[in-house]
Amino acid sequence: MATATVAKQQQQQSQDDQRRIEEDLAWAEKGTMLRRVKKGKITNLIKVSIDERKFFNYYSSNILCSIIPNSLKAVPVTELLEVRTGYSTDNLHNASKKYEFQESAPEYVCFSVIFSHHKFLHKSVDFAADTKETRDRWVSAMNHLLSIAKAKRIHFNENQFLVDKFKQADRNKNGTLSFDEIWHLLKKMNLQLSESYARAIFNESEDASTRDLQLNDKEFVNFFERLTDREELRLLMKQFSTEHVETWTVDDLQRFLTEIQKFPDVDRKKAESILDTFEPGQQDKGQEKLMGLMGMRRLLNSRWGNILKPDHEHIFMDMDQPLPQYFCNSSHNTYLTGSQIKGVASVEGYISALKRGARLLELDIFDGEGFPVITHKRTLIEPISLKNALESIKRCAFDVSPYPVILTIENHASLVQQRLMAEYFTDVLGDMLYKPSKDSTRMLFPSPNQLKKKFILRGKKVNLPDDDDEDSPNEKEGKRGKGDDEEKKVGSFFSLRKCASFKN
Ligand SMILES: [Ca+2]
Ligand SMILES: [Ca+2]
Repeated sequence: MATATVAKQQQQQSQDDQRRIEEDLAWAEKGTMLRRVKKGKITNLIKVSIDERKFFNYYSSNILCSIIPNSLKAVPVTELLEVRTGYSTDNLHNASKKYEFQESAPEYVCFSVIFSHHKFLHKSVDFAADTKETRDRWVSAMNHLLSIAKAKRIHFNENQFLVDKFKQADRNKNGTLSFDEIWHLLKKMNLQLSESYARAIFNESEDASTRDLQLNDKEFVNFFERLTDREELRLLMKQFSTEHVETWTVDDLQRFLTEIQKFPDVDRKKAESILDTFEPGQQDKGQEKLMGLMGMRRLLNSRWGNILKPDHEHIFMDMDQPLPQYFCNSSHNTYLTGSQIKGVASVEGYISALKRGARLLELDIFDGEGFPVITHKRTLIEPISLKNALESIKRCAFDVSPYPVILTIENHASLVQQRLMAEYFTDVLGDMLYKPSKDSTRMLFPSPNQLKKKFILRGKKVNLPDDDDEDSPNEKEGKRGKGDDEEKKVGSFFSLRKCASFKN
């Protein structure tokens, strides 16, 4: 009886949640007026809305901007990455340094939408709502949109993708695609191929009955298939088909998954359900189920085509050995999004690396105007503040893994700013900062299990009188202030050079 009541309450709760989500989505579809924060300044009100649960739109209300096609300010839901509250992007963080900004756009009304961008990898658009309530409603609606996007990525529908791309490419809306329209699409998708090659495929894709230098939707699918054709996959299909054809029966698929991919637990029933997943809705009732080339390609992009051993998808190693015994997923020049020369330094780079499982990040620290910054030497990269970067790193460091994060410090800062650095590391990371004990160099380094949710600083020590480190970037500063107690304090943070080497 009690269990039945609990179950009923849970059901009621989930119905209520669903209703609220639907209400928030319908509200966001109507759209609201929000202020945008651009380059640290608050803009006039603009209309922001969700379109058919497929696009996130942020149009400008400026009459001049109304001639810009809406598609330029509409982000497909599949490109959304994250929604964040507060001052948690570079832009909002910089803007919030001004008191007037905090007054007119307090942290509790701000939110940011992050999406993938063809040039910078990530782009964030920052908004300030009029009230906290409006902000929270947007965050709820966007989070739901994100879960739709995630589901779409998992159940990627190639046909729908092609239909969408076809519509998107048809710029003059005449229902067919000219070569110029196709070429424009390929460039937008960042596909590196020569114009002559694309033109040859274009010509081959035209059906003999409609040779008009235009691709209709059927010819476009043909074009896509030719463009993405992979000879070796067709050979593989033939090799594993008992009939030596480019389709697989359930038995063929089962054999492939158990013999080649070495999945231990794929019986016939399981193989059939896998086939249904990757070749959905294409099976004639009563006929034998078959997987075609497209289905097989989808299969290879899933865990069933993963190069990793299935039992290695989870932690399988002994995680109680000293940390230097392990290889580490590391990220180099993490703060850069875009190119090394012209790109922008952004906390987004760190966030995305951590979300992809990196456990080692590199911080190139230089003197900034009054406080240390992260930047790339000898380039045009705009710096980001170290404090801001640390706050973002702390926020998402352990979202995908509890194991320690190593921050490699490439230290180019003056002693004055190094003191600030030390302060930031202690203040921002607090208890999560691993501090080696005095006799740590004589003991084994702790294990990943012992260091869960800890940050380890890796860098070079300031040259103290009894120090013989030759290539320390801090050499000069070290010599200048020998015996200074504060220097020792700074130095004590960077005392891992002997133990945290990852050469294994
Ligand atoms: Ca057209
Ligand atoms: Ca044609």
